[in-house]
Amino acid sequence: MGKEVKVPDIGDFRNVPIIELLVKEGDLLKLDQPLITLESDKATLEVPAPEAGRVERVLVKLGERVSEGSPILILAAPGESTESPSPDPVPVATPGADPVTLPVEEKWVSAPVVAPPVSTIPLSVPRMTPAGEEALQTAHASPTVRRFARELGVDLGQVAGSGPHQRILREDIQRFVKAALQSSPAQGGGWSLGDLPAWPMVDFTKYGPVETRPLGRIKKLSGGYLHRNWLMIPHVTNHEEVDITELEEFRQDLNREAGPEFPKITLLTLVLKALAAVLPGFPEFNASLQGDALILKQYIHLGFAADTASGLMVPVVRDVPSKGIRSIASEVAELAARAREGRLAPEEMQGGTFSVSSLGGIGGSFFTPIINAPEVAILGLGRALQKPVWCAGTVAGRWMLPLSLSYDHRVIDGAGAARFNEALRQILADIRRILV
Ligand code: CAO
Repeated sequence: MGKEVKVPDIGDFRNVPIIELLVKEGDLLKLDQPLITLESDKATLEVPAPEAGRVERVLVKLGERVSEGSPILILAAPGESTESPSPDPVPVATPGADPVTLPVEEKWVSAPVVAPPVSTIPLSVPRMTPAGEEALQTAHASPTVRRFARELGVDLGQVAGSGPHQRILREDIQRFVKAALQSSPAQGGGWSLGDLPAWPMVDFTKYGPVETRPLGRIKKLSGGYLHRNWLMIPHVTNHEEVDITELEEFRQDLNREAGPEFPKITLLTLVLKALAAVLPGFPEFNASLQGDALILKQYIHLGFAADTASGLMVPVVRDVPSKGIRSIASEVAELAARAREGRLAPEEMQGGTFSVSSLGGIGGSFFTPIINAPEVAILGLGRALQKPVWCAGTVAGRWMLPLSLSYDHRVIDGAGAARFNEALRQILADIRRILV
């Protein structure tokens, strides 16, 4: 009769899914050989064999959820019979049974929660691709090694394992990265991103008290995308200050005329409407780069950045040219409210062709918005202020709106961006031009 191996003490975690089943019936196991990998929303854990033996029966399936004490398998001594010991249903945890003790270094290790991790080491190091992510999930490697591969953006599908049963070891990844760095010519005068010094790990408590706050799910997710976009898109930002004095009067009039049942029209709404008029004349701003081709979209769906307690979200207003100002205003208000309540569906943040990041309601003038790939441009709005401006032979107080247009320089030239800003300036200075 074999010995039942159970899930050991795994802290406060319950009902954790098995993401890897690393053994099968008949396998001869060594002490500490990994049996299953569990992944909670916070960490991954490998459960090792508590002793050597032969797997007589596997009692769990991939994807099944387990807690401390859940039976994993029946282990027989290496020479014992392979007969199934009992046709009984899988037993539940036996109170008082000895927990399997995990080696300290294999206890919970942190892993990305939402993780479609993205490559942050472009050019000279192999990049994580969707195929790489799939390989990462299925690779024969420990969670620590997979995490290491994730951090470096290594596609585990390309790495040969030198461990038992071709298991991929940390050294295999180091070898792979080293080879990739050596085989790729360094960019720009003998320097490559792989040459960067390691990130400083500082014990800040040496200098004063600190509080450690883990990043939330949205921050982790958006952080990866922002980092990728910042590293991989050659951004340039053109700044422009636009006289919106008449537009602001128009906005105030519209809000005064409308009853309380109408949504308030903010500058963002008017800018979205103005963009819908400008973009058809600048198709490369409403496009995406795919390989060597530019995909020019025949539709205009505008995203806007919404600041929420959990982090940045970009809901999308669809078919903006076909919508009136009040309808856009109510959609912006409704999407922003739902973003803040965490009730946006993923598809409401997809399909955007161009984005706006408005900090005007908060303050500040010019900034450098990061492009929301696969889009190729984003418009930042600062706070409009009344400023003295030389106008029609005299100095007058005019409302000036700061614009910051970031664009992908692979697709858009500086001259094109200046023309785009000029076209937008003309429309915002005189909204009647939308009719032309
Ligand atoms: N200049 C001057 N005032 C402005 C302005 C501007 N550019 N933009 C907005 N305002 C005013 C509004 O008109 C409103 O004033 P009134 O109450 O007097 O009409 C007030 O500021 C508040 O506006 P709002 O910010 O609530 O509404 P909005 O439609 O302009 O913006 C939203 C909505 C969701 C974009 C905004 O609330 C928000 O989240 N902004 C932050 C975006 C962000 O985080 N960007 C950075 C991304 S990168 O990290």
